Amino acid sequence: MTVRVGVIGAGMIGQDHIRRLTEVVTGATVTAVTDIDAERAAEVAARVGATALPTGTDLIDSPVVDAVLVTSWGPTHAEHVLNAVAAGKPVFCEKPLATSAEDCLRVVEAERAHGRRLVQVGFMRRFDAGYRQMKEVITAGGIGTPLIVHCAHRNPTVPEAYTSRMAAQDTAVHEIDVLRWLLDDEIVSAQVVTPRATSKRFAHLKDPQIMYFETAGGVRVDLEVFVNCQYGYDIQCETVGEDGLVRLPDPAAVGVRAAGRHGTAVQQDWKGRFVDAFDTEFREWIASVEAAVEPTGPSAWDGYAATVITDAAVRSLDSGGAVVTVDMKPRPALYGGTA
Ligand code: NAD
Ligand code: ISE
Repeated sequence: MTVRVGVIGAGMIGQDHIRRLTEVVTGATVTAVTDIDAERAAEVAARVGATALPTGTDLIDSPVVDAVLVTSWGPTHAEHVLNAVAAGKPVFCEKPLATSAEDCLRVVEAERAHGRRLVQVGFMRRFDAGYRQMKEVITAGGIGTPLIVHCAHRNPTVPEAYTSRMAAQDTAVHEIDVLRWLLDDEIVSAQVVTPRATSKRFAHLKDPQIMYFETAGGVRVDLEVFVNCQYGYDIQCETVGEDGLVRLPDPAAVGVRAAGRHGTAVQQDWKGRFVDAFDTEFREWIASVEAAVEPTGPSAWDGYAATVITDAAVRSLDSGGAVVTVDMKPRPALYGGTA
């Protein structure tokens, strides 16, 4: 069976995922595209022989759509995901699942009422080979009990529209998700402090920021978010355990020796850094839809958890650095909990 995917939001990442579904992943085809910019929807749909539809509701209800991909702006995600769940169709939603914890919970409740998981959230780092190797080592006891995690998330620059809160909501949210998964532990508090700001930023922005998280199991995490670091897109993660440590590898790159120097290139954006992770993410999602089984990737609950934890980080930032307790509901049985 070929999975017929309808795409809501034909912007930057929507177009990249359409290319991926069309040229990289087998067993999928894009049959419908919608965007509030109808011209853009028509142009992108024409490129892949899909139909442009006027609204997300039309697309979800379309008989030529088996599964839905939501790549529109964050504040619109919840509505499209809720409509897809109501229609009983599998739905992949780029992060965030929703921009408020309340809206995330509405999705969780809708899925619980449906009785099985239909939603996967686009936290692609869980599909990155390096993070997967780290998890294997930690799970196998290769470093003993984890104690500390040191992370850095650096972007070369960000546009003027990027705000101080987005350091948590848009950027650190990837670490928040991947650390919960990596450690199989829940984040219970967040604190955000700010060192001297870089001069190479828009004046309104607090950059860099240092975030501290604590897990229920007592692991402490420090995360540097520096979104105007200039030199490249650089993701670092090192977990220290009782018996050793495990470090995320840098992406493979040739070493160049020339002019008396030895070096390797640094990635310049998330698209290149995580290209293989995105491909794997979509292969595994399409395989689950094809087999009519629940997706194994990040769930609606993970989307909720990430939003509640980023909310705590934002409250800490706004308060000038208070330690903020994460106020998370008990995890329902559908997502491996007991509630
Ligand atoms: P973008 O602005 O380039 O594209 C969004 C598109 O959605 C636009 O074409 C816009 O017209 C359209 N749109 C907005 N509301 C709509 C609606 N209700 N119905 C239909 N179309 C609508 O944005 P982007 O950079 O492609 O980001 C899209 C989403 O992907 C965001 O939620 C972002 O956080 C996420 N994202 C994830 C990653 C990642 O690393 N996983 C990276 C970048 C972006
Ligand atoms: C962007 O939205 C992403 O998701 C990238 O992975 C992240 O590195 C960047 O900081 C965000 O703005």
